[in-house]
Amino acid sequence: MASPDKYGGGGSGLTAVRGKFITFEGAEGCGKSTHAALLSAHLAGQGAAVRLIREPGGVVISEKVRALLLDKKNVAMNKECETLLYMAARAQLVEEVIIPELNKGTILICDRFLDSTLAYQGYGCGVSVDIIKSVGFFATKGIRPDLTFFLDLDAEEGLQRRGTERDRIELRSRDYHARVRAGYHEIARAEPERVVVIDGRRPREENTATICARVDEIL
Ligand code: Z5A
Repeated sequence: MASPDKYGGGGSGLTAVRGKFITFEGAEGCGKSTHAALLSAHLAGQGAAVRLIREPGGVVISEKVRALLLDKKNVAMNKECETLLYMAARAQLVEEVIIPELNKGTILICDRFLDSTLAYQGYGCGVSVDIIKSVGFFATKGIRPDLTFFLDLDAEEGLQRRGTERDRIELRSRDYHARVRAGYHEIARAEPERVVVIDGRRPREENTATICARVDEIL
């Protein structure tokens, strides 16, 4: 629940628990964006107020940070800088979109959120998970997703689906991406009530049905 009380985010600016916050996570090409858009269309079809956003990005400042983060030329960027830039982009999105939309009662669907930093920078790059959690609390004002779908797919398979273009993170080694995937499983094991693991190799229609049914349940 995107509740300031439950997550200790008393200073979040959330006035009441009205909207729902649903996130999609997983390796590149796993189908997150596809399923986030399909879920959004499903809910809009039921007459719900729904908004789809992505991370890093979603608002002007965060899109500028995204360009820095994914630029292949930024080979010198260290893991601390990378972690803080993802958090900076997130902080702006939380302030400009997530809090106001949740306060309006919107169902907010976000393609990636804090779990991505835990998986990629924490489990993948070796940044302390505890530090990511505490900086993450600062950046998100304690706001957490009500429900998260982790689309589980081998990174190699996901990259093949995506074609030949690679950004700075996608260019990392196979071992790196394996650590990221293992990190997502660790997150899912720790919070089974929030994180739903979906087999990304299953046919799209089957996964859409599972995702929509689960969301209909929580609404
Ligand atoms: N990153 C990070 O390190 N730390 C952070 O805190 C955050 C992010 C927030 C953002 O890249 C990069 O930043 C990302 C993690 C890192 N990089 N990596 N590596 P992005 O936003 O440009 O891209 P992405 O989020 O990694 O992935 P994507 O390109 O958006 O792909 P996707 O959303 O997972 O997949 P898709 O576009 O929905 O589907 C890919 C294709 O597969 C598409 O053509 C589908 O039609 C097709 N396909 C085939 N079979 C299926 C099934 N069964 N289901 C769904 N789709 C299917």
